[in-house]
Amino acid sequence: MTDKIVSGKVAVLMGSDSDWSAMQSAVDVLAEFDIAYDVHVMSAHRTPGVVQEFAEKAEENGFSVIIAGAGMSAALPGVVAAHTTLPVIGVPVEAGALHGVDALLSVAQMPPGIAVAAVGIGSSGARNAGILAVQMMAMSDKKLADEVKKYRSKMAESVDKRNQILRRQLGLQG
Ligand code: RP5
Repeated sequence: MTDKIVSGKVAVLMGSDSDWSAMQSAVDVLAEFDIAYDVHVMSAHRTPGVVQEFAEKAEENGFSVIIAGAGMSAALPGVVAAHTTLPVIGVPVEAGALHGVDALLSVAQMPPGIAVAAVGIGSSGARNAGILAVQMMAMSDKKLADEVKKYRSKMAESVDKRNQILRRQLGLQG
């Protein structure tokens, strides 16, 4: 586990190590913002006891937000949410014959009363899960909130630069 300055930490869970190539994008964001994180493979179907124990102890173990990713019949985010009142962000991973659409529906279609914040399929969704976790932690951390604002400004500058490059290539003025 990483040891960082911002108080609180994020758990990044995934149903299989085969989910890592997508879930890595969530961890990349946490590292960019210097947020402490821990990563575990655990499965709602294959290791249900491990998932229950982790989720039940997550708050007392110092976690503030949980990101959970899984593919196919992706029960992990919902099962984690059932065993904790910490916010859970669910990432549908592209796996199997339906390429993540099955996981998207499993993650998004939670019964009323148990909430999972579902993001998009795959590594773009995992990146957004990381950003959402950072924004949640920034609610009680002014310095982190300023970093999120800087991130947004840099992104806008990059779009502006790419706009200018494309317009120049196309011979367009202004
Ligand atoms: C899901 O089944 C996992 O989250 C993974 O996306 C998918 C396939 O798992 P493996 O057979 O690759 O371990 O539970």
